[in-house]
Amino acid sequence: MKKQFFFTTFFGFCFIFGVFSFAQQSATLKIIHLECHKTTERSEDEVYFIISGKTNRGKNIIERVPGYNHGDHWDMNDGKKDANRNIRNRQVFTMNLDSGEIVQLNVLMMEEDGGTSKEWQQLAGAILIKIPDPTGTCQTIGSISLIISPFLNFKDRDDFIGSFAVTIQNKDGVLITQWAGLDQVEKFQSNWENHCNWFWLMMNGDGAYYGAVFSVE
Ligand SMILES: [Ca+2]
Ligand SMILES: [Ca+2]
Ligand SMILES: [Ca+2]
Repeated sequence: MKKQFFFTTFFGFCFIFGVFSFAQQSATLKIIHLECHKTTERSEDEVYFIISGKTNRGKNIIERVPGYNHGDHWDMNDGKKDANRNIRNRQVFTMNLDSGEIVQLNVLMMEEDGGTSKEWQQLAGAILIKIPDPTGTCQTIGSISLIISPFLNFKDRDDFIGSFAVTIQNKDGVLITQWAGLDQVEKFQSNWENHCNWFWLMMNGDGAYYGAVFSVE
C-alpha cells in the first residue's frame, strides 16, 4: 500500500511538472518607454504601430496599434511638457505561444498625416509575405522602405519613423527573445540595462528622432 502511494505520488508530480514545463505562455510586447526628441514636422506627431508576424505553426498576425482606423494614434511632441513627450508602459501586442512555438514580429513605427495609398492591412500584408518561417533566429527581410514605398508615394503621406523585428520562442515554458533594428534605426541594443528581454533603439525616419525601450514579458 505504501509502495503504491509512493508511485502514485511520484508519477503525479511528474505529470504536474510535465504539464507546467511544457505549458502555453502568454507573450506581451510592451513599450517600457518611448521618448520624442524631435517630431516629423513642427507640430505634434500622431504615432501608431503596424505589426506583421508569422509563427512556425502557420499563424499570421496583422495588427495596428493603438486602434484599427486612420485617426487612431498616440499624440507625441518634443516640447518641454512631459505629457506627450514620453509614453510609458503601454501594451503593443499580446498572444499565447504553445511550447515550441516561435513567432517573428516585424514592427513599424508610423506617424499619421494624410494616410497610406492603400489600407494599412495591405501594407502590413506586404511585409508579412517577406517574413520567412520563424526558426528562433531573428531574420531580416531586406529593405522595409522599399517594400512599403508603393504605399507612401504621394504628398502628405504618413511618415515612417523606424522599424525592428523580434523573435519570441516558448522554450519549455520560458520565453526567449531575439531582436534586430531594421530600417530608419540609428542604433540599437538587446539586453538593455541587463534585462534579458528588453530592447533599446533610436529611430530617425522622415526627419523625426525617437528613443524607445521595448520588452517582451
Ligand atoms: Ca508627419
Ligand atoms: Ca502628423
Ligand atoms: Ca508626412
